[in-house]
Amino acid sequence: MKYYVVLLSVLIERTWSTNDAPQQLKFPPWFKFGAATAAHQIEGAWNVSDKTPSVWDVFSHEKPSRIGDGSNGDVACDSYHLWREDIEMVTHLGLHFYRFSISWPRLLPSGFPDRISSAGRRYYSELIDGLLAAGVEPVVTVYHWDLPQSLQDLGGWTNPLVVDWFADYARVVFSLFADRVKTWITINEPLVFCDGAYTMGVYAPGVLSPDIGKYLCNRHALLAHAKAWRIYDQEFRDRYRGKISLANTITWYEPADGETDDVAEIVRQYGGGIFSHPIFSKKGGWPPVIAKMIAENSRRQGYPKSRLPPFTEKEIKFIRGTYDFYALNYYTSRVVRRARPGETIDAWPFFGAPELNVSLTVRPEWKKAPPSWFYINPVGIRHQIRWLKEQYGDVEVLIAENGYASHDPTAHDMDRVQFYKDHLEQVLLSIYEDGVNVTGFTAWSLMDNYEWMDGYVPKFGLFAVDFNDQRTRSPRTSASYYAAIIREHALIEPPEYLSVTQNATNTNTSYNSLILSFVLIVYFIK
Ligand code: GBH
Repeated sequence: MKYYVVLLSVLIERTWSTNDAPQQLKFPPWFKFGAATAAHQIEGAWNVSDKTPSVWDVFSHEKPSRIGDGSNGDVACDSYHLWREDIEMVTHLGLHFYRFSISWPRLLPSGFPDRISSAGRRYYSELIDGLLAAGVEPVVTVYHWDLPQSLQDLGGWTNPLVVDWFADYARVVFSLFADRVKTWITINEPLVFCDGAYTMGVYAPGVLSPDIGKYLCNRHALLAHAKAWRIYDQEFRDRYRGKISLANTITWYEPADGETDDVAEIVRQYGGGIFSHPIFSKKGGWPPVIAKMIAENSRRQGYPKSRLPPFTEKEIKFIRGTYDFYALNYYTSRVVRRARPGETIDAWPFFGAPELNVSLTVRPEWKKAPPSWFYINPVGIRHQIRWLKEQYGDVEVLIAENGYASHDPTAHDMDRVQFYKDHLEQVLLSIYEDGVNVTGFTAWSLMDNYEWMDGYVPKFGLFAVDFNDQRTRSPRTSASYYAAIIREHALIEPPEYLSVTQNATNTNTSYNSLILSFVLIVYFIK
């Protein structure tokens, strides 16, 4: 018995310690790799042909100071014209799929299906056909934050009618492209376009209404998703056999030293549960702890009813079960502690902190990446994936975004290589150790692009884009690394990688061996 334990420990050590880890760690045969972008972040051509302005066009034009570098998405990567080059990058990487989004005001200039833009329709149709001809699966996001401004003028996501507006738009999208697109994401990250816009005012449309507006937006986004899912399910699924869900961005939250896990759990339920419990749980509806907390806060503040508008029984049923997989976007982690008496809690950097009365910090060992909110904690992705399984059962998980931003435009991006390596290692652990059905990984982003209120400063791309010139795309080292992973279908270490991190690696090795020896000695003494 003892010998098996020794053998097992050594095996584990050899496989997972940082030194000679991932020589040949295979992903399951069905596992797919992709990369993602979003319409407003890459297309440009903001007023070409009959396209009307989106909330992001207006938000950035009206007051350029809202954007870190005063820029806008007018030209961005010019993918409206350069989409053939986008497909070249995709094939260069050997991606199984490419995730992009459709611009609502480009396809439906009035926001409504009274008229479909022929230019808009042709653009997406050619892109889809081009990908399929290259043997790449298109994964399409119906809505990635670029609401037609005309609909914002009518209240946007706070108007209950937006549920129908979105559903009508989604039906048009399905009727045009569902013959060729088999994986759909209805809505990207309601957390960001609701809370970022209404709680913090830093994302378009920048309407501050943290108490009321953001919860209306949450509620309508969930209903809109559900309605679009049901339209696909009832009108398109039989013919086209595709899969459809929404994508959530979830920060992993853990308790600060000395705090209990329940304080972190309530933040998890707020950041992830609000957009998941109604859809993925057996019971449906808002996460009970959150509904209770907001009801109590509302009462204390003098509101006659909860600021979180409840769902009717009918709505709970309507939303529940409207998924075919879980699309998870993961970037960062936080440490949670309860606010101290009298402490003021700011909405920045976390949307829900004042409502929850918690303070969020980071661990000193989490390295900082340039966007203000970005601290690197690779194991957070594994915790997050396991949490999803614990909460919602054995749902298929597609990692729909994960990636790293630097301010460094150069090609030799070893920090990004390291980021992907570390996160993919955790994804393998999710699959093989935690038994989660993770079926794919999507790198954010295929190329540098318009990073919303941070403009063109953060560089998320596997490919660099020259924004001062012809939007020339050129591969970074991370692009070759990702391509090699895809080719081998395994987590590998490129030689350059080894040479750059040799030192760090060695310290790790001895540390791991030390722990291992200690465990073994204790075991034998016993
Ligand atoms: C995604 O958003 C978007 O889908 C994509 O368009 C974007 O370019 C990409 O990521 C990179 O930003 O509570 O302190 O953790 C994710 C953006 C920013 C999500 C901040 C949640 C909350 C800060 N996120 N964030 S915190």
